[in-house]
Amino acid sequence: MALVAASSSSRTSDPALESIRGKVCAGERLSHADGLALYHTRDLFTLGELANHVRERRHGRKAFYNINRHINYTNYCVLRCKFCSFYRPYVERQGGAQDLAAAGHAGASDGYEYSLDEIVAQATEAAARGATEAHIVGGLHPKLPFSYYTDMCRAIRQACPKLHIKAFTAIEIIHFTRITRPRLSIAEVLTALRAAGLDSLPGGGAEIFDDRVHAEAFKNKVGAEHWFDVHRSAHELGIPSNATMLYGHIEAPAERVQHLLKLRAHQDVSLRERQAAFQCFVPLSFIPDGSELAHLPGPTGLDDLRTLAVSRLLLDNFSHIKAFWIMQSPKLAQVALNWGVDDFDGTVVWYDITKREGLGTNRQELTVAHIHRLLLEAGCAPVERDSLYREVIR
Ligand code: V47
Repeated sequence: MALVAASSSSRTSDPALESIRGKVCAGERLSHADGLALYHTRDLFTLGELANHVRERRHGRKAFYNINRHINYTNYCVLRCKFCSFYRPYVERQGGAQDLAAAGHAGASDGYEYSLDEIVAQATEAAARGATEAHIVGGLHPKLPFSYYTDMCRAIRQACPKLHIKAFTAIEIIHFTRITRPRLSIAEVLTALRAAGLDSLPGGGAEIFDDRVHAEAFKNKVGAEHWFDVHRSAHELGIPSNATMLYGHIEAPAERVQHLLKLRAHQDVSLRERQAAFQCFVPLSFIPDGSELAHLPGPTGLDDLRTLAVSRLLLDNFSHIKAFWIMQSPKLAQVALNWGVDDFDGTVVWYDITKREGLGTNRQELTVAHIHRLLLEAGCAPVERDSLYREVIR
């Protein structure tokens, strides 16, 4: 799609967007002030048009999706992040139901952890149904040894040699460095996991890279520095990864822009000097239901669209912007395909980390036929991709 530089028909009602339009047309990098202007503009059509222009410059009308399976191996977690409705405090099994209730958490009795056999069975079933990727993350379990995670990768690799294992957020990797004796470094943990079958890292756990937000919403979680340490180390070792931002809770637009610019700076160095880099950026729309921040309204549809579009415009060194339909909803993720988004994530099937009220099930699946319908109706050419964004020919 040609983007008209500044004809009368394309003139924006917001003068701040004129210089941004010029930069976008020229392929110039946008600044923090530009990011804020995009966040505050009332001219949402121009914002969407600019983001779509960048999306089409990179990908034409292709829209990517994959056939994947999310496996959340445990919801026990030593952290108590306020935005999270997934975690359960760990209680020893022999305590029985009464002791579980005594843990003081309404849902304590629905804590779970999967055995390796259960995980391999899920991965095997997914591969048999055509999945090319297992996306595996869980809580920070206080008891499971590091061998549980390496054995998990090894067992999946053995049972499903072709399945890409995208597993463990940066927070889990830091947790593994703390439970090993003697303690392993981040690079040693990643090397051991890769030797066992790990292929890439998902982008979770980033939340918002800001000390104020960190202190208020997830203070016991490791901060931005550690998150970047893990992704730096992964990229140095040649392990690709993704990046996320959890938006729409207590953070301000300036903190979102700052978050995006920190990712952009990291990506500059990875692309220039390291063996791997971020593959895609995944803005995660905060779902308040069931969390300690349930009194907050969460982002609106326009905030979702705005955030996806601003991400596309600021992250000029990221190939892909993903709308994770579980969080933005399939309907809004579909609209976002014309607002800068080129990746729809995948079939997912089971998802435990967020559940919307009234839809309190972890069965959350879109069929390939449904994804195709959404993508085609948005004027896109659906492309099934593998985890490295190579086209899958069946
Ligand atoms: O790390 C937790 C976030 C993440 C909530 O890399 C919440 O391709 C919204 O990272 N509302 C897990 N978000 C999901 C994730 C992800 C998803 C899809 C694709 C990829 C990828 C990564 O979800 C967590 C946390 O940041 N989260 N609670 C919530 N209430």
